Amino acid sequence: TKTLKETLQEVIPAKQEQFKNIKAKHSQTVVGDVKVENIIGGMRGLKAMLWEASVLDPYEGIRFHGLSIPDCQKQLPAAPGGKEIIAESMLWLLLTGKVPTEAETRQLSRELAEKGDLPAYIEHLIDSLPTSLHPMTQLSMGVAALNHDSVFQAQYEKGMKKSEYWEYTLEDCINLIARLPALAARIYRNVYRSGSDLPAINKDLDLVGNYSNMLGYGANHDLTEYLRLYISIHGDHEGGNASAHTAHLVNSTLSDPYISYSAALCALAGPLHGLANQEVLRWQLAMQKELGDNITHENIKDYLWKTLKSGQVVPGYGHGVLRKSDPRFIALQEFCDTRPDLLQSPTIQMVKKTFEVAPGVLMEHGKTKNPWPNVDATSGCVLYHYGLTEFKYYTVIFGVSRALGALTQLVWARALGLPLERPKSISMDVLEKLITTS
Ligand code: CMX
Repeated sequence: TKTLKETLQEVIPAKQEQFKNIKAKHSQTVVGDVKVENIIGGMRGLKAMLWEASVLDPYEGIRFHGLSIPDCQKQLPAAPGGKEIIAESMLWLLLTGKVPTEAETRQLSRELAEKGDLPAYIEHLIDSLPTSLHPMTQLSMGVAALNHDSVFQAQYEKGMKKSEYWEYTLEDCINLIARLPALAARIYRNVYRSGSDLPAINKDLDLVGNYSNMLGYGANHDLTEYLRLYISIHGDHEGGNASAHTAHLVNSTLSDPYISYSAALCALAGPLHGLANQEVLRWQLAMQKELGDNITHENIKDYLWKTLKSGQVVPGYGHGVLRKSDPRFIALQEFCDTRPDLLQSPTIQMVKKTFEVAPGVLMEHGKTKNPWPNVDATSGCVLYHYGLTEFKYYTVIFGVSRALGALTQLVWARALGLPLERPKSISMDVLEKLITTS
């Protein structure tokens, strides 16, 4: 059985060759136009960065190294006794482009479990924070402080060769992914379970199995399976989304993976991005409160219009790239469809009913380019049903997940020797001159 690093070592030379070829032969080839709308519209649609792990098609949704979510569900190993994709098999795929064997997956689970304990100074740091501090701020602080042990930074100071960057980046990334569950669970326990003790990491369990245990939900097999699926399919969503892109940008300055990912978490904490799964639940519960037992399609429509007319967005709907229902939303809905208790949950029934009317209302409203649900429309409601009701915490779970994609791609950025990212900005006066001369 090969290790993750050995598998990566095998695939790197061919990709480096491909990159060298593209650079040598095609650096000046034009592959698209820059329109004014790209410059003033948050760079939407501008093809301007390399990202190997996944590509997002507006209509088909995400593919991880060419595999759709249903393909991954069929091919990627699950936990012993489980059915859902686990973080380790997704991590392996995102990093190497290969589907791991069962043995490779178990070996990686053990490696992560062995590296998963937090250093004492991080425990003290997190324990010293006010419980009123948002869990995402705590997560970002904890991840940044873990850079105390960055091997990349230590080796950089010693003067390592550029060809070695990826190896130390990989070491930091694996150590960080391994430690995220203990860090995230400690935050949960401090904020919502008044500092109750965390169980020790079980070396025979997968990363998310341990995370669920440390959160205090290990005995709930269905919730643990849901978390496995959730964390795997939220792992990567190509490179341009705000969190992945932030990690990529910051790391391009050769900041170590810890502080790069800490910055990414700050981007994830915005309500237009990862915080939407907290916002969806807040919005759904407010609707439930207002409508009481009268949850009809008509009443939901009225509530949607009320939200839109007050100038707010409908959380969980719309997307920067997608133009169809998000396949991640569909995968999570299918998880619900196989479990009678979830089908009977009032919150989940409301998600389904909202889905039946919201696209029509958003189309009539006429602003959003994509009236269909994104993953956040449903992800939090299942957690809520299973008793993980503290929705301010939900984006932290997303943060544990997004590390799989954002961090593995730092390894590739360093293996390919990608340079410091530095797009050109222009003022409106310069833009107007360009417009008149074009
Ligand atoms: N409700 C109401 N209006 C919406 C909307 C929604 N769900 N989605 C988009 N719009 C509006 C935009 O605010 C924008 O209005 P203005 O022209 O007044 O600025 C207009 O429609 C056009 O926007 P767009 O091009 O369709 O969408 P963007 O690429 O600008 O934004 C997104 C994408 C996700 C930020 C937006 O759809 C949104 O705010 N959705 C709700 C929040 C959400 O669910 N975010 C999670 C996204 C997934 C993730 O990253 O985790």
